[in-house]
Amino acid sequence: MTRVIHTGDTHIGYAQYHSSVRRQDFLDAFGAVIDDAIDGDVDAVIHAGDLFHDRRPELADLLGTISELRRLDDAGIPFLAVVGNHESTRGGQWLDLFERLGLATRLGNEPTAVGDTAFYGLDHVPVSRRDDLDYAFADHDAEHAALVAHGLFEPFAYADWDTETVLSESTVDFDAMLLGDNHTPDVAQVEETWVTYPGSTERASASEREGRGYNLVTFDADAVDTADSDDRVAIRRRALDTRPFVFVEVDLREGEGESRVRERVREYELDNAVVLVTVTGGGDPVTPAAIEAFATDEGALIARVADRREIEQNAEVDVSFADPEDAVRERLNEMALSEAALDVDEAVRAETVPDSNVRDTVKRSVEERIEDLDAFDRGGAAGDDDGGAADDGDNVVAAEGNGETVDDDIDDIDDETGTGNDDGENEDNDDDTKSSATDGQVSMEDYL
Ligand SMILES: [Mn+2]
Repeated sequence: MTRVIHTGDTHIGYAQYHSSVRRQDFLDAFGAVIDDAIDGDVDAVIHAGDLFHDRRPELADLLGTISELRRLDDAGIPFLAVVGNHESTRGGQWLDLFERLGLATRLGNEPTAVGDTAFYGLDHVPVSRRDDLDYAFADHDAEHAALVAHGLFEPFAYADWDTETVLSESTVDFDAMLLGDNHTPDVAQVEETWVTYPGSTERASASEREGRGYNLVTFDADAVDTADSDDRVAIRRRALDTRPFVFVEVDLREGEGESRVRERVREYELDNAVVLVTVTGGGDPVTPAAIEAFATDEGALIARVADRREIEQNAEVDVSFADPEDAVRERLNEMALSEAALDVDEAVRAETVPDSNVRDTVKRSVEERIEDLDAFDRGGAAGDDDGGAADDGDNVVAAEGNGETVDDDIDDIDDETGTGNDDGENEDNDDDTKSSATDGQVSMEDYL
C-alpha cells in the first residue's frame, strides 16, 4: 500500500493584491500541507506543478520553500514533483536546484518507486509542442503506476489536453493521473484511470470560491476491485485552513447608494478577510475607494469594490494645445485605446516615473488590471458549477495566459528601454546581463 499527499498550484511568491501578507499566506499554505504530511506520516508528497507563482521567485520565497522541504526531508518523506507553466524557465528549473540539494525528486519518463507505486512525471508543455510528445515511459515492476502532470486535461473545465490520447499513447498503464493547473478540485474516471486535481492551496483568484485543500491518495493492491467500484485507488479530499475571503454582492435599487453598500458589507465577518464587493443594479454612484477604506477600518485585510453598473460619463474633454502632452492625450482618447494601454502609455511618458522604474510601474498597473479581471469579470467561473461555464472558461484560460504574456511583454519593454540609455543604471537589467541568451530570464545554470 502507498499513501501520498497529492498537492499542486501552491503559487508561492504571489503577492496577491500587492499584499505582503497574502504573499506569506501562499507560503504558509505550503507549510500547512507539509505539516499534514508529517503528522499523517504519508509515504510521499506529490506536487503537480506551480510550486512558485512565477519563474523568478524572490530569495525570501526560495528560502521559505527550502525550509519546508527540509522539514519534510528530516521526517524522511520524499517530495516528488513536476514543473508547472507559472514557474517554468527556459534555462533550467528551480526543481532541479531542490533536487541538487537532495530535497526533491523531479519526476519524468523513468519510474520513481514509493512503496508499491511507480510515479512518473510530465511537465507542462505548451499546446503548440504537444504533437511532438511520444508519451514513452520506461517500464516498472511496481503494483501501481501514477502519472503526475501539469496542464488542463479532459474531462474537466477549460481542458485543452486530451486525456484519452495521453493514456492510449502512453507505454505504461496508469492507475491514476495526479494533476495540477486547474485550480478547481475534481475527480473523474477516464476509461480505467482515475484523473484528479487537488486544486490550489490558497485562492489565487476571486473565482476560487470553494474551500481549498489537497488530495490524500491511497494505492492498495488488496482493496476491492469490482465492476462497480475500484477501491485499489482511493482519493480523499482534505481541507486546508486558508485566508478567509468574503464575497459581498450588493444590488442597489433606486435611491440607494454608498450607505446601503456599507450596510451590506457590515453584515459579514470581516476580520483579516479579503473582502470583494460587487455592486450591481441601479441607484446612486458610489466611491469604491471610500468603501474599501471602510471595510479595512472594520478589520478587513484587503477590500476591493467592483461597480458593475454602467454609469454614463458625459464629461467633455477640454484640450489646450498649448501643452503638447495634452495634445497627445487628446489624440490617445480618439484612438479609443483600452484603459490598460493608456496606463502603459502614461507610465512610459510620465515625468514622475523615472526610466528605471517604468518596467515596475507598467508591470504593477497591468497586474492590477489582471487582478481586477480575475476578481470580477471572471466572477465565480472556475469555482462553481452554476452554468455559463464555456464562456467563463475562456476567460480563465486567457487570464492565465495573460499572466505570462504580460511578463514577456514587460521584458520586451525592458529590453527596449534598456538599450539606448542608462546602461548599468537600471537594476532591472540584471537578469539581462546574467543570461542575455535566454531573453532576460534567470538561468538555473547561474545557480547550479
Ligand atoms: Mn496554477
